[in-house]
Amino acid sequence: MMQQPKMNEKIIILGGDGFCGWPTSLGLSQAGYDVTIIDNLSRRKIDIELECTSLTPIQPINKRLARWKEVSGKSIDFINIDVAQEYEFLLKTIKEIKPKAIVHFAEQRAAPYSMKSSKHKQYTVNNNVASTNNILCAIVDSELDIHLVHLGTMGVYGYGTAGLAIPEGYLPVKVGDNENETEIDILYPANPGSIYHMTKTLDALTFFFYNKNDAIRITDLHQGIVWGTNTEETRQHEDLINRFDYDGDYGTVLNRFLMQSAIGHPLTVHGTGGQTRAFIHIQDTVNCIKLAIKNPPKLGDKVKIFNQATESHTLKTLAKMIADMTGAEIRYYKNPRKEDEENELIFKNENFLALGLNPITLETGLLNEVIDIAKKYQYLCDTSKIPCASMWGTGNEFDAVGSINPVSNQ
Ligand code: NAD
Ligand code: USQ
Repeated sequence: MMQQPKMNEKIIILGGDGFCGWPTSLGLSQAGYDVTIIDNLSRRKIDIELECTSLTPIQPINKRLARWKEVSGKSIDFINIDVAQEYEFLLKTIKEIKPKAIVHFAEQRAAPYSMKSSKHKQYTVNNNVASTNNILCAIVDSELDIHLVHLGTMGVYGYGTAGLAIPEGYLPVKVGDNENETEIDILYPANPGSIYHMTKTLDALTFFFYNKNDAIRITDLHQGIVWGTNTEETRQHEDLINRFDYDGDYGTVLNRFLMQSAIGHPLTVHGTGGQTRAFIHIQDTVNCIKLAIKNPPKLGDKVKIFNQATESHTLKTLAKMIADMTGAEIRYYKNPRKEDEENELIFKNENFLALGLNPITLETGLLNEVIDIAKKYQYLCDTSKIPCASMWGTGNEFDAVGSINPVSNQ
């Protein structure tokens, strides 16, 4: 049983209108925290730019919050601030609220979107780097002791194992010659695979600096690919439903495969499907953030880094699993990204398990829940938005190079 927060413990959720931020805001509100969402609604504006919407009919933020109040009796405040650009407003708000913790989701998070053009590269770097720096500056200027919990990514490590399980943030290395050898902890070497992932590696260095210079308490959560849609709280009313991205820029692989199987579209595997990635269910995202808030680093501790992922799979294994469940066709496409055809990904995640996380895995039946949601809202799907049109280099095309009928493939 998780301990209840003290009365009136305040939490600010930056990016609380987004896919991870919305269910986290509700989860923390339900747990008894006094939650304020700060969001500039940029993700909703990107929907307009891309001429695509969430597969699920998400409601405007104020309607969401009014429904939450009606369903739960609890209030969540919303303030529209661009964290990357409205520093004084951000600082004033933090000083007024005096939160115990700030959870930072407010970044442009899609790798394909970050690689679309020079404009998108610039936007992603300017938005993400400035957001993270502004939050840290504001915590320093507020002179309050605030714990910052940031959502980073497993992708900072580059998905390779180099013969060892990827540690949680720090790699012990021996330096010096034989006589004067000592062991030091360094940040695990960064190896970003997109402009978006690069901003997350820059975030990690920024945290390192502010922690060293200003003794800010920081937890950086290196999260895997999030799958699923609903959580205990978002299931309570249709107006609370979480967003479901399925398009070629924002849709992530497992939710895309599940949605594709629901509407009878071939599963769009890039390359050989030998890429191994780490995954976590959206309910576990919420549970991990609750645990991170409950277990802050002590003043003077270095940045706490957790791998926030519960299992890893190759994409072809995922495609086969879904094809076996649903009879979907698996189709292999030229990979629009620059990534290894195959990689092994072994990582440690003992920190959250030790704090009591009981992971939801792909076997729990929730795959079917996602398929049911996708079937229910398939009328909102624009199939022309499914192909991944964003290229990492020039000369690639989103062409099918092979197709496998799962029935004849068993
Ligand atoms: P999302 O795009 O759905 O949500 C991000 C939210 O932040 C949006 O509501 C957006 O409007 C807001 N935002 C962005 N820039 C802002 C700014 N300058 N000022 C104020 N608000 C701003 O993304 P998500 O999937 O919820 O991801 C949240 C975080 O979790 C990201 O940092 C991402 O890197 C990380 N993450 C996500 C996944 C995943 O699979 N979705 C996996 C690992 C890590
Ligand atoms: N892929 C396919 N078919 C598709 C879509 C993707 O084969 O239809 C492949 C990609 O080529 C890639 C893998 O699936 O090899 C993962 O792609 P993704 O879009 O699901 O995930 P990614 O770009 O890595 O980004 C997502 C989130 C990001 C988060 C990251 C966690 O958008 O915010 O940081 O997952 S991680 O992958 O662990 O770095």
